[in-house]
Amino acid sequence: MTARRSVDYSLYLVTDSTSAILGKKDLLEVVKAAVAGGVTIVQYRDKTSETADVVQIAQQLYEVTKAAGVPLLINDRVDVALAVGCEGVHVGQDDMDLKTARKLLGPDAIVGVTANSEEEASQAARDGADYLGIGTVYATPTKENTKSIIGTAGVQQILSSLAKQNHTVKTVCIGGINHANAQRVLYQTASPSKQLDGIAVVSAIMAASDPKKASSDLRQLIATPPPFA
Ligand code: TZP
Ligand code: MG
Repeated sequence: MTARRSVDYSLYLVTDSTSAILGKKDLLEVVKAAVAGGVTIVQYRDKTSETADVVQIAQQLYEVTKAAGVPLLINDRVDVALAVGCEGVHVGQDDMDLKTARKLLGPDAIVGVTANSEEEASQAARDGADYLGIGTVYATPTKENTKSIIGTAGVQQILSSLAKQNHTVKTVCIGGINHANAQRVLYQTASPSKQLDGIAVVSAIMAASDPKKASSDLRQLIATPPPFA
């Protein structure tokens, strides 16, 4: 596992291999374009392919991300991350527990955890998560069986609770984030002591007809505080 120092979480791409999102596009080509457009970290999330294919696809994705100096994480699958030697994993609350994942992957791996509440966020921070994927922010067809929709108010509440406990864990949020709401999500959830480190998106990039432009436009938005901030 490569070192996890100074990871840029600002534009976090989560992949989706289904035709509902990808259309006729090729996963690898979309990720190449997204990386060229400026995504700063990629999570390979694949709920449909067989394990042999997942390993092969992960290897191909890792060639792309490694060449660009962008970390690659694997959703759920510590075994796949180990097989490929990429930077880490993202685990949900029902996946392998964080401490076991950390033990298997080592101290330098990036291990991220999904958090839907203050309790889940504090626990994951205490257990040594590198970052939290906070959400679901807005309802999204990309993942229908999500736990509660927490909105920007819920994200803000989790951030201030983490700040109160002096947790320095990095944070991104996910769920229904797109070009129209990215600035609001980033800037309206911030408190003086803690703000999001980035936004995570699936369809805003994976379903875009021009994923490179979608990525560079999002980068631009992220870098620009809105007038109401
Ligand atoms: N976890 C919570 S919502 C979600 C995941 C993986 C999907 C987000 O997809 P989109 O298309 O960015 O709304
Ligand atoms: Mg999971």
